[in-house]
Amino acid sequence: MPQPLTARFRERRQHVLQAIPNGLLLVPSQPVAIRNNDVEHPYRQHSDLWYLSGFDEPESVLVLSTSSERPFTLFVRERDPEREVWDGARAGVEGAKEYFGADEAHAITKLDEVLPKLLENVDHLYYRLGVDREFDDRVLRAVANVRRRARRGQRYPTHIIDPSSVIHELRLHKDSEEIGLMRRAASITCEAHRLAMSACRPGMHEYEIEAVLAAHFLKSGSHRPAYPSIVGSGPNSTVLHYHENNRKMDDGDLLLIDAGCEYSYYASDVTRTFPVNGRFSPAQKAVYEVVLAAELAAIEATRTGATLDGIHDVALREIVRGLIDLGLVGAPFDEALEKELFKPYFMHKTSHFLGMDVHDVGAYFVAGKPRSLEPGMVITVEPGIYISDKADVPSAYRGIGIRIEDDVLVTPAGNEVLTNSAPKSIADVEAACS
Ligand SMILES: [Mn+2]
Repeated sequence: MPQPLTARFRERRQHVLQAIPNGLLLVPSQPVAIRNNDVEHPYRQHSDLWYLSGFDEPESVLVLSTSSERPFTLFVRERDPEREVWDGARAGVEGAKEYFGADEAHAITKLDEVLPKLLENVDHLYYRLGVDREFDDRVLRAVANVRRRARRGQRYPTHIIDPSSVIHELRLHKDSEEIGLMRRAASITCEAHRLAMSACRPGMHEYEIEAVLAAHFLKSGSHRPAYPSIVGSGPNSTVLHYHENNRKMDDGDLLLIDAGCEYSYYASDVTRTFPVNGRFSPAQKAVYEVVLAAELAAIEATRTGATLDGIHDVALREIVRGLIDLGLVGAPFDEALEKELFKPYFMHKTSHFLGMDVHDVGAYFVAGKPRSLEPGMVITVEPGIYISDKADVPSAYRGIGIRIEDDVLVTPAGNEVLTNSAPKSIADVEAACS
């Protein structure tokens, strides 16, 4: 059903319009994906389109144009009482204006007819080519159409520009409303991790714990996880993108859970690792302490002016020192770093941007250099150590996979960890498990 239009969406459109002189921005909706036969995957609007409008229906296109006093046009599905009986209500052309603040609205079936008119006297077309080749064709046909009429004096788009430098830079800097939604996503997710720790027992299956997470997400008003939940026990804890979640858990296993809900289009992304029987073994505890020290040091380093590379380096140094102390790497510190002897145990980076997309948009490099963090950016901090069950190490360490991940907002004064309420210290984790 239509949501009320909010001032926040209008503000964002104003920002975009100011950034695209003589321009027209075109954002098509996320295509519907078929699951099998006549069943569709649950629909989720394209993050860019939702960010600028709050419009969540498929088969729609958002247009922002600087060449008109009425800059915001939506193309939407027409009302269709018969279809709406089956699929639910549509905003329709009138609703697009009334509820979503569109200055103009058209039926999506009119796109090929209306788009060339909108492109008249536009110099710069902001549209992301190469995502949907069929839609690219329609856009390019519209450009060719208006170009043919240039002899009569109209200008036509001579530049097609990737809009990420405009929309994605805005999305990278979260406003107060977005931070509020991310706090809510984070708090639901932390409570789900706490419930998982409390529910887990030897003899249960990984999917039973996945069910605990999913139930809490849904109960709390989150429509979906932000990504498929990873619930990996024993040797599965060392598989980075494990998703089968079907192993029966044994006494003495660790369970690694990487799961976060999406709340009102905003993601959370949290990992906790805990003992299935509620008590860490000495070897598990030793590895956990190393990962925790690395995570806390990396969070400490997260502040305005820092770079993701710099934060990774802080975590990496702690991990390397720990691997040497544990006897898993048998080389001096500098040599271990230089020869990347940590790679079999820590093979991924420490951070990514977080927002509407779990691996959020925004440029990681600016002019070839790692970009500096600014207030309003949210990143994950997630070091880990993964020891294969086939590794040539003392048997107590084999099959130990530990990752600890939090969501961290950069603030003017330093940072705020949005996901602190998920138990993390050894004492807190063991208490939550009992
Ligand atoms: Mn992550």
